[in-house]
Amino acid sequence: MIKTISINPYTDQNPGTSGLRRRTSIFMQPYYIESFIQGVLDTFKQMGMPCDKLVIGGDGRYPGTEFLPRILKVLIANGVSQILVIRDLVAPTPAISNIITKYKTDGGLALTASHNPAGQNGDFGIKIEAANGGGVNEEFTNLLSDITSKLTSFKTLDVSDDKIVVRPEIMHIDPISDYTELMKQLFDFDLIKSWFDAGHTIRLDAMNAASGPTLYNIFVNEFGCSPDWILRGTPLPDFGGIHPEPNRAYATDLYDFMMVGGADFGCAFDGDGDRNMVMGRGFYVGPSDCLAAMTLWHKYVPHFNNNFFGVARTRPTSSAVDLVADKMGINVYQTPTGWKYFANLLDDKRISLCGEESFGQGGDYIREKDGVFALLFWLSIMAATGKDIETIITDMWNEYGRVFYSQYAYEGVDKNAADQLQVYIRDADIVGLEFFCEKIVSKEIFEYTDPVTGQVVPNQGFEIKTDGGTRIFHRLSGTGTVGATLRFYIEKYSDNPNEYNMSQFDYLKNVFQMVDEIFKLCEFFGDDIKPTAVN
Ligand code: VG1
Ligand code: CO
Repeated sequence: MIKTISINPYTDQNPGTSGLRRRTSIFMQPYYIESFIQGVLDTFKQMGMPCDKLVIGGDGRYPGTEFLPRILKVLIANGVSQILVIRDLVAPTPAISNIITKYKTDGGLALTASHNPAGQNGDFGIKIEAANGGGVNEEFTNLLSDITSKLTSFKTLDVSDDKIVVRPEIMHIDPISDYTELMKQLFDFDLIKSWFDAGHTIRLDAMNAASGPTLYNIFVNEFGCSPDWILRGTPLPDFGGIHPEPNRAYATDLYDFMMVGGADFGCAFDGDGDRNMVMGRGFYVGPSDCLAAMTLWHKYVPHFNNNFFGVARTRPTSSAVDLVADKMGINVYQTPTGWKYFANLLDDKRISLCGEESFGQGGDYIREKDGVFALLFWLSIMAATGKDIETIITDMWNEYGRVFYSQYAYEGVDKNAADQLQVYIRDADIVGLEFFCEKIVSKEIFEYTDPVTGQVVPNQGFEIKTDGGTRIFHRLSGTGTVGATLRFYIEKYSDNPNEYNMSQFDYLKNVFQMVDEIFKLCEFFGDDIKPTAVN
């Protein structure tokens, strides 16, 4: 029943920051999906990683369910003997990660392009998960890209699509109850319920994507919240045409609702539910401050109380967490962008909590970031302290000072110009230049050395510092599918309480200007260039 089909190799199947993401139309090319799955299996084998038992899930986006039989046929033809298929192919990536480790599978596939828009005119993607429940490492993705670029055939089963889903190798699984159990092990659900019972209100925006069913199960069934508090909770194949990224630029429904004081607490998720933006009544919280506050108040989460080894942030994330951790005597590690770099630190028990500036936090209990985890973490802090999130964050600033921070992007710009900009900034002699009475004192190309394995990861972005305490970080996005996306991350510390209630945009006004001048953005991209997502 096994047949081999010849193909012309695809040379573009190299995953980026987290999985392979391409326009849906690219994935629709003949045998594109089969080529990638064959490549993944060949890579598992060449890396010496078993792949007999795999999980397959996703964020519910088109055309995942159409691809499923084709993927299953390639898996079974290649000898995968047990496949756990997530119900409706919809679950947050962290819930899929939990299934991988709980049922001791060799890894899994999540059919998701995460925060990228979905549908026929949007993007599709696949995250490849290893047996630890986290994204595969760079060695894997480099080899995979090499293998697929030379792949001239794949194996599949010679059966029709409708026969495949009832094969003995396949088991259908509902991940939500397992995930809810996991959350109950980490958090005190009674404590959180008491916060709701006291009359507090919340709004959760699932963005028509993967989080909805999990949110109903935990917030309606466990905490007795009104189902109306979950917005856009039914997953749609095209996510209703929205851009499912939880930040000020794209989660505008929730942002606007919370800024006019619509609820005590609000949270929006991304497409695959591993990232989230939290807000208080009329109060926006930056993700870097979130990580700092979670570190500061980790003792309110039973799982972390007396069981907290350290914390990690990606280098572009603000240094707010460093201020807190230093005072608490906790180690802080700095990694490149992408959750996979936290895995070794977690495995080695060097850290218990980690976070990225892109609205993602997570902990040592799985190897993916986790939006619902972050939400429950915040509810735990508020329930235990009786304070709202604005008070918790401003208390933190009052004690440690405030790191004013902004991350912003120019999405879909000309790729050649973006590449030229990288060369320019690498070679530019900018140390010593002065802007707004601040002198540039260093320019570094961030190279990461994994403290556990010693592995070196070069070229992870540019960091520029001034003698006035300004830090500017720049890198290119590895998740975009059109042109290039420039990301900038800027910060400046203040310990003047009179300044703490300023907006980050006002405080950092000169730094935004400084970036334009240092990077000569108008020269590279034209006078009209404007950031598309400012946070
Ligand atoms: C972005 C974020 C990064 C995150 C990655 C995957 O990557 O900046 O922090 O880990 O998305 O998240 P990039 O390369 O575009 O900056 V997800 O939730 O989209 O899987
Ligand atoms: Co995501």
